[in-house]
Amino acid sequence: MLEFHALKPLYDSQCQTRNYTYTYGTAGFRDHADVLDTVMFTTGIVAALRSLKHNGKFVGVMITASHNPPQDNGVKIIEPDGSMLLQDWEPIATKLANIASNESFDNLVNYIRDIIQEQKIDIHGSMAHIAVGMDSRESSPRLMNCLMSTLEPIFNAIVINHGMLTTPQLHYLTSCHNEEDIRNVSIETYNRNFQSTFKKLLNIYNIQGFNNCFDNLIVDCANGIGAPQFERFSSLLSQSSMIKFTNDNYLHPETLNESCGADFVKTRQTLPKGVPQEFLQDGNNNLYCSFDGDADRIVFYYIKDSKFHLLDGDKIATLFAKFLKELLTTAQIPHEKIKLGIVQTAYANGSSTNYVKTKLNCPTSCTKTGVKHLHHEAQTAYDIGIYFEANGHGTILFSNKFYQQVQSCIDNIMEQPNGDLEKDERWKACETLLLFSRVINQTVGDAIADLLGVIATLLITKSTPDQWDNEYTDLPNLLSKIVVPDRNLFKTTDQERKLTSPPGLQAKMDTLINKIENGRAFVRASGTEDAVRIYCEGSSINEVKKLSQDIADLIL
Ligand code: 16G
Ligand code: ZN
Repeated sequence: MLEFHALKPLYDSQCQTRNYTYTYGTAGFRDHADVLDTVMFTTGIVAALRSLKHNGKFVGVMITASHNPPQDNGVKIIEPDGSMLLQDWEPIATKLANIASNESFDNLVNYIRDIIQEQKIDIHGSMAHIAVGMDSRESSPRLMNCLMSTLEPIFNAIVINHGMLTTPQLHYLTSCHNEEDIRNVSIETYNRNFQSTFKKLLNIYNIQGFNNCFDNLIVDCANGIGAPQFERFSSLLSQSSMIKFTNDNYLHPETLNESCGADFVKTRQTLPKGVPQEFLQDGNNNLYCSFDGDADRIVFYYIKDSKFHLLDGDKIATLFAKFLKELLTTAQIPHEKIKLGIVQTAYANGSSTNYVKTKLNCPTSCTKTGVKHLHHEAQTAYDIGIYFEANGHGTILFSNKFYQQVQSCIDNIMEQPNGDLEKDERWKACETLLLFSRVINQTVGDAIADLLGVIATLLITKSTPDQWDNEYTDLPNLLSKIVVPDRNLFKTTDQERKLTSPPGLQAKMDTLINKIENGRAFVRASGTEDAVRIYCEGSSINEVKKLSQDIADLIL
């Protein structure tokens, strides 16, 4: 039974922000932290209702604004299986927040009753179960109070507060809560599972240290929560002194994402601040990576001949695809049995798509920007669905068919006579496939898990960062943004690759694009900022810059 009579005093005390418009966007609600009290209050209610809709299964709620500046914050809801909130519920979350901020208390209660009725939620059945967590921002504890204020008093919900952790850790733990006894699930579950699988994987190949693939691994933690969480992993590699942290100052949240982190490195194509000089000497063979503020994104880079080289999401996807494809070949599992494919967005460099199609002979899909779109395609189209946005957000999904096929391959190998070298290699490949699938966080893109996956791949295949990079060369490209009076006028089709509005603009762009070698460009309205983004690529950077300017001139 819901205690609605107790809601009014909570609403009066928690919802200070009035006459404000909120939107549950690509990555949940995100805004300046000062205006988020009301939306946190209503998001708690939505999460409880979502859990009741799932007959009391655990739903997660994460307070974070990812790579946004320190003064921002945000919140997103996680489904019981660890995936992102079902899209049908995004407008519900938006509407409830806007009613709380702009309408009367009675309207708020009426809309909650409407949701219960329309969604056929049984409020007399199971209790709601919620797992909550937050990143390291200064505003997070205050917003956590707003979020939790209704859960126990109104919904009588069981709440597990995981405190400060990364977004993908909470996604993972939410799914674990629905599989195991809740007393057994904590951050240690995450650490134990990923660490032990990673160790077992490297043990198959007797790998110690970095196997001469690189000297040091330098991890830029964006001064966020990824720092203390990944520190627990650094002793994994027996010579852990080779792992160095920079920007690990998470106890100073005012430095979060400040001139560092995945977004900074990817957009500026340069080193983050704070990399110690000793690692920048010429001749050093170091691998660098940057997490974003909540450690669900990662990009890699290295320095060669004093030049910065970026290994972004496209490079991570192709590294994984090549490795997994070779394992399938060694295991003698044909494509018909396990379909491996890569999911990208329009931002993927044309060279990467070309490499996947022509060199790796793997199918590719293109979806709209936003993880939920890529995730869905990877899940439905492939048995090994590798998805990455160029910005470093991605993971790999392994289907039930994948596990059945690998297991039946192992069973088949066991029937062969002992002492057969080919048999050993096939068995090793199958074991590697199974363990690798568990080093990856299949609920969502995860900087820590992706880092373990990349290290394992490089060490097992004995590849240096340079060799990884040299599989294909990115086409020169440029991403820029411009502010227009109304970005909603910019409507797209074909997975955001073509504009349908404003009328005539795409045709004019096509004329410009066709003039340059390997030209490709698209324009789309940002889902997170009040701006329009222009992406251009082509064979020469000067032509790309000119194309980008010419398109901007068409728009302005
Ligand atoms: C959000 C998305 C990210 C996407 C970005 C695009 C999630 C969890 N995050 O941050 O995947 O790349 O938006 O931003 O889906 P834009 O629409 O402003 O270009
Ligand atoms: Zn993030």
